[in-house]
Amino acid sequence: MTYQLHYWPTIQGRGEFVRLALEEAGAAYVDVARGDEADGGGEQALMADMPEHDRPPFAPPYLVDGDLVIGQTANILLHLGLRHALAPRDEGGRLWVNQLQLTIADLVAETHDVHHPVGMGLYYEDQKQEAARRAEEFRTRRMKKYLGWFETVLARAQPKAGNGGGWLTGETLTYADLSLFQVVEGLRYAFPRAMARLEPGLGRVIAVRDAVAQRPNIAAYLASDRRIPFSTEGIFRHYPELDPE
Ligand SMILES: N[C@@H](CCC(=O)N[C@@H](CS)C(=O)NCC(=O)O)C(=O)O
Repeated sequence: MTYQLHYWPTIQGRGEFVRLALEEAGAAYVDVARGDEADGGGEQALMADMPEHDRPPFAPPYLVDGDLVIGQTANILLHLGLRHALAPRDEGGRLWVNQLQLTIADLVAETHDVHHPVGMGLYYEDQKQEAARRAEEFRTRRMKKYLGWFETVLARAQPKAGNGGGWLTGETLTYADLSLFQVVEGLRYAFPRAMARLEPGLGRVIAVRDAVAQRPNIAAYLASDRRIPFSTEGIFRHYPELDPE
């Protein structure tokens, strides 16, 4: 079965959390909107497809798996986690990994709102003053609170896991570890100075980032042209004025 991933074709965005899980799993998938318009790809297809489903997703990313059309990044990952052994099978473990992912979703939304604090329909250039205020709080409080929480989660998981541990749930990699990798990469791109200040206190989080980058399937993906570069079109955007000394 080949999955269809529907997401904006030119940015990593929220679709990247799904791409990383599909790549780690070695799953067969088509990144539909990145295909040629003549073959049903392109942004037009992404928009046009949505209303046709009985259970229409509100916004990309969404995943088509046979008869299932699944929206919401964390929901897609919940599905892929079970299918590809990227999540625990027991209920408590599944809920915990979903909780980790939903917290990442909150962080992603706040990261987006730094450059769009007033409205999604406005350009960044039209909300720069508000963005500067929002960025100050994000850099000095929110990044630290979120990443510090993941550091604590890792500190509590590792003693139980023994020597093989190091992942958010202990011994076994889950999709939440892949997403934590993406968060570190994104924040390093968007806020390099703020991250350089925080990283000395985030040894475990950075170790997860490094371990994910070394997974063979992920390393191959990152080196491929399937990995879209960060840019000021995506969620993690680098505007130097939002990340001062
Ligand atoms: N909570 C959703 C958010 C989805 C979302 O905001 N998607 C963006 C792209 S990253 C979009 O295209 N939104 C269009 C809109 O909200 O109108 C998720 O995590 O998947």
